Amino acid sequence: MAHLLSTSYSVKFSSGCKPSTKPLIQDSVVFPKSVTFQTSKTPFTRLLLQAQRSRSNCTVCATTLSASREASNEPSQGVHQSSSEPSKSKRVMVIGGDGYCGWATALHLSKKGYEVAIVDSLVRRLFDQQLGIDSLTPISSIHDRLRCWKALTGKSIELYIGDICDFEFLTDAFKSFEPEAVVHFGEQRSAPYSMIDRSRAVYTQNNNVIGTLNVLFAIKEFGEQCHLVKLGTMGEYGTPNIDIEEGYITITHNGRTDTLPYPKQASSFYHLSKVHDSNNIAFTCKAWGIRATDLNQGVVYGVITDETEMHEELINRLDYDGVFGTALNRFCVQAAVGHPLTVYGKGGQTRGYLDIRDTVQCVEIAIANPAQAGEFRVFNQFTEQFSVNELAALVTKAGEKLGLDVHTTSVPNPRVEAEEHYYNAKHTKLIELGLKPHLLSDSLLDSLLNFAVKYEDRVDKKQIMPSVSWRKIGAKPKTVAA
Ligand code: NAD
Ligand code: USQ
Repeated sequence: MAHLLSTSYSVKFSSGCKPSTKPLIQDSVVFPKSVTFQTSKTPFTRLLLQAQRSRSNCTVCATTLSASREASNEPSQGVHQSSSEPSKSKRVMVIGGDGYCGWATALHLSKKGYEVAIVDSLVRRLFDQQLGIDSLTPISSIHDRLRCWKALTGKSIELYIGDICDFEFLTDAFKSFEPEAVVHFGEQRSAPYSMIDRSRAVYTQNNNVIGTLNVLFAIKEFGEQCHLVKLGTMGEYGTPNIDIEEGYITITHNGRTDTLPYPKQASSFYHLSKVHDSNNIAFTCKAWGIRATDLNQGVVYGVITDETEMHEELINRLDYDGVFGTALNRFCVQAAVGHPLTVYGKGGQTRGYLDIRDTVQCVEIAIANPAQAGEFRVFNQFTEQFSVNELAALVTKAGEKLGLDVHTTSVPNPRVEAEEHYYNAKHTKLIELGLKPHLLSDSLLDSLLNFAVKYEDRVDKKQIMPSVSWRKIGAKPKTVAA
């Protein structure tokens, strides 16, 4: 990946020593206890070492920041618990807790009384630096975020900075925190990123598949009862010409009947990494009795949750660029800055979507109602399905109400995907467990559009058009930054 790092950049991951540029809410309790540098040759460290070799000034402080533990914390033995009030304090490790879904979830669980530890390598912040992209919203460092949370709520969130592909690091984090549930968001999650070139395809599958395998081994070795809540994706199923079930389908073939994993037809190296993860998790549930829930999540939209809107320093990231930005979030930002909405191809591509407030709710429900030992449970985690054309029409209508002049452009599809197809995916299991969906509404679109208008000065319009082609992917390292 040296090519990626050959452009001039400087990354400094602070270990909490950097003064905040915003009014800092001082917290006298949470300070880094120890600073360790990860030296193993995981893909992430290789990436960093290459960064250092390639003349850049890259300082990484891998920090284990462990807040004081409550004496009352006992392992939970309950199985079916209410989603709103955990009867006992539960220790939840949120891997990828500095990212879009993970940050919102970590705060939500902390607010609800769970003891939370974030595990994150911060590699996502590095991708942004490498690609020359940025969140629409100005996000604070993870240390400032956590200090602010502690100051506002009195609640500590433990922090382990490192790469889960490094099993020694993960082992230390597991032994130190002793999670009863692990929510695993910590993957390279962009389909376009995985299709830039060979090195990103390899990185994506290595990072995601090995990281998940390590989590499975850590559970087996150090926390047999620990419930794995793994973020999968609806894209694992592809777009078959039959209804999509939740994980399994009962088939009668030549007079015999069986219930089998639903067929997977993923359409990017990223989406395929999730299929490989699912297979590995299913196998270890059978072989080792691991309890796991695979949340096949649809495309997430929105930026505000009850917790992240408590303070500017808690603001979540919102990606709008052509690599990490996702459909509805992108369309809202495009409408706000007068860029035509970028519908790829015919626009009939239909997917499941959900509000980020429902992401955090679904994860909480999954944790409160764990899978049984040996059970590989699959939930389809989305609330509504839309075609890209339908999303563009909704954003156009909402934008016009706010006085924005919104147009749509048909962009030659950079992906290989069906542009007109049947799509009917089941999503009842989380509703049965108590999910109360926030359906896409005019008021949500208004608030997302207003949010985008508020930060429009931060939009780099050069990053909006897609720059990664599924067909043109090659072995030669490619630079995609503008
Ligand atoms: P994100 O990129 O914002 O966050 C992912 C986080 O994981 C980052 O903070 C990153 O630094 C961390 N990470 C990556 N690899 C790691 C590693 N090896 N060790 C430690 N940390 C690592 O992504 P997101 O949008 O929050 O997505 C989170 C999860 O949800 C992903 O698994 C993704 O596939 C899934 N998902 C996301 C969406 C969506 O619309 N955003 C939809 C469906 C599923
Ligand atoms: N699309 C457009 N215009 C755009 C952006 C996207 O037409 O400007 C289309 C894409 O071609 C695709 C659909 O919208 O058909 C969804 O694309 P996306 O970029 O919003 O989402 P996707 O690449 O599928 O990935 C996102 C997350 C990923 C997650 C997935 C859920 O990045 O982590 O797994 O959503 S799902 O789509 O259900 O697989």
